[in-house]
Amino acid sequence: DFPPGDEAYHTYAETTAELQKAAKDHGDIATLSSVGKSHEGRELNLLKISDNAGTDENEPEVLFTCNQHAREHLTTEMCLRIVQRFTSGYATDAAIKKMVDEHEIYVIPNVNPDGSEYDITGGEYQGWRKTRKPVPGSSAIGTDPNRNWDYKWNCCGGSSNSPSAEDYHGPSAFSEPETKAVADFVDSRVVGGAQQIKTHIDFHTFSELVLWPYGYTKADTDTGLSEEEAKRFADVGKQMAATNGYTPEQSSDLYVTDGDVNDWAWGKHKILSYTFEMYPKDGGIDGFYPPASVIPEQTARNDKAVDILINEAKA
Ligand code: 0X9
Ligand code: CA
Ligand code: CA
Ligand code: ZN
Repeated sequence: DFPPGDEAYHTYAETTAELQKAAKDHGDIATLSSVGKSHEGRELNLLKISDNAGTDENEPEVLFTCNQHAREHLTTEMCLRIVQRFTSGYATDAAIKKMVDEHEIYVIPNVNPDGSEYDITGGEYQGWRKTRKPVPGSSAIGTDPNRNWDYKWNCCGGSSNSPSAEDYHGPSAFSEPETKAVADFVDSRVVGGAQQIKTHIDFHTFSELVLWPYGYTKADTDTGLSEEEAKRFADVGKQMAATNGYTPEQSSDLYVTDGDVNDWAWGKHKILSYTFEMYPKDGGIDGFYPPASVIPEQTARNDKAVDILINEAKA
């Protein structure tokens, strides 16, 4: 469980219970399923929010993912905030109703549930980042899921070959069942030759940044990313950053990574895919563990950016 004082953070079981409750209380607009199982067998929960949620309608689709990195617990709270706002708000808030009616919104609050559960073992934070799958042929445990995506995987020195490293890219692209399951889900949203998911945010902590592709290169444009497309990433990124006070930049301006989720989502599927690095702006290891008292403010802080991202799916 979470350490004393931080009980307001949701464990995996508590997160699952919240999703079940949302689907039960709002059955017409919310359905709970799973994109697959983690290495240790946990369901990778997927909540779909839309009018007629049980039907695949011809509406632009939007994806929010959280908790790729185990210790970034504030991100799971962010996904839960999105769930709460768009389900509980539906009956009373006209703007919320319109977004829900006109889109299909997918939320995956725990991409790495084995890691986040491990991180709170014994009621003490473990400082864990990666998955929990042992690396074959090594005594090390865990791969960095955000170096494991199959686009320019291990191409450019933006990840480690060393199994014990925090940014280990894994033995092969999609070696981790968690990234593979989310990717298979996204692949499955190609309907009639067209990817239905148009926009995406992957939430991380911390540094208060809005980041966009490519991460594998410092170049502003490259294969599959034209000047016009790069400008759209920057324009929408800056619009969102203007609402939450984060710093907007191309992800490689922070540092080069290869195999991150945004490069894959854009490179393979042309999904307008961002990383948000949430609160706090600065901090050492403690930056990953802000007190639970900040959850309401630091998740609500992204409401407007989330709305922009959803409405951008139509463009
Ligand atoms: O390194 C990561 O995966 C992300 N930062 S975190 O501190 N949450 O681990 C940032 C990934 C964004 N991509 C690039 N910087 N290229
Ligand atoms: Ca619908
Ligand atoms: Ca659809
Ligand atoms: Zn992260």
